[in-house]
Amino acid sequence: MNPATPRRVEHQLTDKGYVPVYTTAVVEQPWASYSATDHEVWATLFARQHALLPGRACDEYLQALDAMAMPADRIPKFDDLNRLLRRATGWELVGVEGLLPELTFFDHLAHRRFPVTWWIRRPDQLDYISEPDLFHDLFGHVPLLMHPVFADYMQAYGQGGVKAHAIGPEALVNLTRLYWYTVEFGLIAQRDGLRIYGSGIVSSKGESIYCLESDAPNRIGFDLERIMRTRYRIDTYQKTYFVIESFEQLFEATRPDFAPLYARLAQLPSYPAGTVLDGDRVYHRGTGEGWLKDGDV
Ligand code: HBI
Ligand code: FE
Repeated sequence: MNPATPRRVEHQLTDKGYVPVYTTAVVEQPWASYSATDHEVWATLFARQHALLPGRACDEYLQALDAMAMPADRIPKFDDLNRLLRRATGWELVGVEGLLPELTFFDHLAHRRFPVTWWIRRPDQLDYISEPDLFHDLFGHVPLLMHPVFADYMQAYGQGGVKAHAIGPEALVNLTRLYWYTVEFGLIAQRDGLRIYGSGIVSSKGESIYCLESDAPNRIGFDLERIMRTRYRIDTYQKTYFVIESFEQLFEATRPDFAPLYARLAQLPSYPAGTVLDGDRVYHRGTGEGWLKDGDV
């Protein structure tokens, strides 16, 4: 078999649309089989995001990216990154073919294993790809796994996923929104302004600029229940970003048993992605680089 062809199993209709779901197997990273073009795609995307993110990504992400010392000119070897990660937080990367069935994905996270897609996008997909590839998984997700509190949050999320899966599909919809609006598209309020920590943003040039600099999207204070009721868009930049104050806040939010919350939410309507509610803590652009919350003035 040509190792450059991911083994797609079937397409499944999920809340992310009609997406391919791959084999559940863990695969060895076929590093020697990457082409010169594959390495160039990595180098191009790495250079682009590396230049864009200072002042936009949060300090924790930038420090971790530095500490990992991923090579700029070639695709990193998972084994090299694993030596650092295991020592820092006990996480490890495992190679996969792509999107996993939810329970398989949750089980990996619950055991501090992060699945990384082994293949990288084509040169004509630099700006957008609808499914996770190596650049998104590695550059987007892996640096923050070096951060002790975020690392614990990811494991707690996986454990919560295993539970939600047993409760049923509605619980899973609620929990998936939490992943989407934090791990994938989260913003964090730093002392000197809003910053990015979501992997879907840090791995995207367009959205790294848009989420902070456009006046179009809402930026709303983190609220677990609010997030679990908010639908999301998979085909455009987000209409709403949720802003945490710290990774501790995120981790603390996952401490309670979500079962009673799922039961309550099942009785309530969901909100369209662009909704702003009366009780929302909205972040407004302040003077200079600063941001103000409602009530700060
Ligand atoms: N599989 N490899 C991979 N990566 C993901 O981010 C991923 C997945 N399967 C399911 C999934 N994400 C989502 O359902 C999240 O909501 C958890
Ligand atoms: Fe992702």
